[in-house]
Amino acid sequence: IVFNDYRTVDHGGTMKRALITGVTGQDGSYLTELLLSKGYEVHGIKRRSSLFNTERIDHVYNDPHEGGRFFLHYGDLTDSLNVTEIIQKVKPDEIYNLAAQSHVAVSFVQPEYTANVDAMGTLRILESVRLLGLQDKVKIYQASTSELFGKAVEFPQSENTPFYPRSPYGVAKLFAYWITINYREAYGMFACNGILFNHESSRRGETFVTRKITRGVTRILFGLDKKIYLGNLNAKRDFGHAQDYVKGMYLILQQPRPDDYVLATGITTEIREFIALAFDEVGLTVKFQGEGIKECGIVISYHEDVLLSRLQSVHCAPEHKENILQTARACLNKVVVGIDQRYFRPSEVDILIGDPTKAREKLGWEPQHTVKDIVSDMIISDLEKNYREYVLKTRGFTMSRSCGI
Ligand code: NAP
Ligand code: F7E
Repeated sequence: IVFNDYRTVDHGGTMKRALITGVTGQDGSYLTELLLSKGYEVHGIKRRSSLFNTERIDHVYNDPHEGGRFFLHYGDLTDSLNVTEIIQKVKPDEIYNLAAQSHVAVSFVQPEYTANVDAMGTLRILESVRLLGLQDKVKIYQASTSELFGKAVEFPQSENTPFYPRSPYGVAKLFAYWITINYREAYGMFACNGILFNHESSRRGETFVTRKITRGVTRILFGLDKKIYLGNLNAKRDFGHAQDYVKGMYLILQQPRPDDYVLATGITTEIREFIALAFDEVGLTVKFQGEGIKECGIVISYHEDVLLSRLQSVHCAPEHKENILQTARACLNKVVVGIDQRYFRPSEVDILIGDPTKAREKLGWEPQHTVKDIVSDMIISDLEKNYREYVLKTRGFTMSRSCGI
């Protein structure tokens, strides 16, 4: 990938140019795909890392020397001068500010850093655009969140529901939400908030609960792990698919006037239910028993036909099938989900459910995926990934275990 060598290519002034912060993240990668498919020239900001960190976007890269329309720039939202320089160089038509320390639990451990990136980072972008005199040219999308509703005061939550954030992440995003509106009102900027409820996919980070579950289920199946340890299973979230939600982001910036929109499905799912759905996908039925920290999930039945069809979809080789089926059978009556106190948060958001009426009526936006579709997508993808690891292990390769928490 070519960094920082961007020279404006003359496309005859017809091609729209987008700048995406957080391009290496879940949403950044889907949005890049979407905008490239619409003919945009796409620029992404990537943090320097000691490892390659571009797995989510490698597949959309084409060498710019050979006509590629995707460029990466080193940058960080904590560095005002760097943000300003990139905006000045790229002169985008649209900026999608997706960069964030986006993990709610981590925000309790790193509150100051979270505020610096999620709150001040947004201000840095808005102020750069203003100082560069680009306020009439650039449209800005701010990645706001249902975490603003936090300890929700009404159900479902809409654009008019008062906010009550419950974490440093939520509070930082509250500043970002209001500074976006303030720049719209003070300077007439086309700056919009998308208040997005949880959206997931096979590209979701491994420490968010849905991915932790689908990854854990598939690892148990291949005998790579024995149990998944989680925190509060009572929480309920309105889960959508990230691919649907990036379409909403794009639509928000295509409207005649800047405005703020909730994107949600209107359906809420308990974490416990998500776990059961994930095990169902591979033919294992899980029942929960016990309470609080002693609660656990036990496999009470096994449906080999379901597992066989899943293994088929990941092209499992015949010589591995019997071993995998045996491991799955051995799960019967075993505890596969446990609780670990460290995954509880100092203050929790118990339940979120969004009202996407405004997005449906004004943007024509409609989510296309159900929770079951999402679970299914994520399970298939994690089956493929962990099957690869299983095969390497059976061939005698030593696989390093991730120490991610
Ligand atoms: P994600 O996968 O965690 O991606 C976050 C991105 O921000 C990554 O590319 C990350 O880079 C980058 N980043 C972090 N700190 C940065 C910094 N200091 N400077 C520059 N880049 C930085 O998050 P996501 O799920 O795609 O979410 C995208 C945005 O939507 C975030 O702002 C999130 O808070 C918000 N949001 C997400 C959801 C959801 O359910 N997914 C819902 C509502 C709002 P690295 O790859 O280097 O870490
Ligand atoms: O937690 C509970 C946890 O970390 C969901 C971010 O994208 O969406 C995301 O924030 C729920 C919480 O996402 C574990 O306590 C139980 O109630 O997957 P999560 P989140 O906190 O909802 C919003 C909209 C954003 O804006 C954020 O950027 O699941 N939970 N056990 C757990 N959560 C985690 N991570 N790990 C557990 O072991």
